Amino acid sequence: MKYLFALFVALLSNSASFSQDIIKQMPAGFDSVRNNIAHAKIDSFNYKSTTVGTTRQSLIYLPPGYSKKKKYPVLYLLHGIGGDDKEWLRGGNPEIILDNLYAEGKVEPMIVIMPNGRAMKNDSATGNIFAPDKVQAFATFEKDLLNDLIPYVQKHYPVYGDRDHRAIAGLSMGGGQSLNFGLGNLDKFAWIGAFSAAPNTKTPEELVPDPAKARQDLKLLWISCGASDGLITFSKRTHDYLVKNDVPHIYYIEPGVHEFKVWKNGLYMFS
Ligand code: FER
Repeated sequence: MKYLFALFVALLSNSASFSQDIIKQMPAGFDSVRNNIAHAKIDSFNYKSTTVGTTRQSLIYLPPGYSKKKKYPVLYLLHGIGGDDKEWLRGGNPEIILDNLYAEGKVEPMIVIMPNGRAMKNDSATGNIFAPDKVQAFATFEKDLLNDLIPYVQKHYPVYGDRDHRAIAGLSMGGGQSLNFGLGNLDKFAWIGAFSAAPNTKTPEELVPDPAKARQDLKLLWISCGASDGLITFSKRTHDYLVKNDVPHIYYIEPGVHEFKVWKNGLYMFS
């Protein structure tokens, strides 16, 4: 009994002194194609955007075993300032990571929407990607997402319609968007993830004006960043506020800079 008590105290003091005592990383090679498992289908669709006044393209990941007769949760997965709807596929192998997770029984099959988060007529990542109108378009995407894209997806794909089955996550600018749009629309999203959130992230007070509501509504709030990322202050200040206001979340700092290694691991862990 004495020993049990000592063990208990040791465990307790250990967890109290380290906010993060286990570093978890996606296993090496997890982003490589496995041939002996079922694979997803990547497709694209076009939706009418009343917000932008154009028809916009989005990519969609349909999980292994996809059937229109089933119903799926849905993840909106957002790109960074230099990217577009294809950025995750180009650099992050999300379809491979997710296929491998399904094969190991570690995630529920879900539909993943990879849209272009730069809501403007010319939404390509060309020219000066930091131009004010392009940066503004990442904020305008909130309207496109809520009023155009989500309704389209709800109508054309077999997805659940409630907040408990809808997630939003992204890298950098997309991480900022996920925090801004997710926390700003808790009636729509219960799972929110930000990998290396960019300076477009609203202040913590704007993001979470009502900590009690966030506490009650969130299923998962995930904030991760590379320890050597120059943008880490935007994650850190959000985390500090959440701790101070007692809003449960995961704050996950791992070795790395502003890079896909961190974002892939973010997707793996968040999923
Ligand atoms: C900035 C630095 C970085 C900024 C945005 C970023 C809008 C975004 C980086 C990314 O998405 O990778 O000053 O301002």
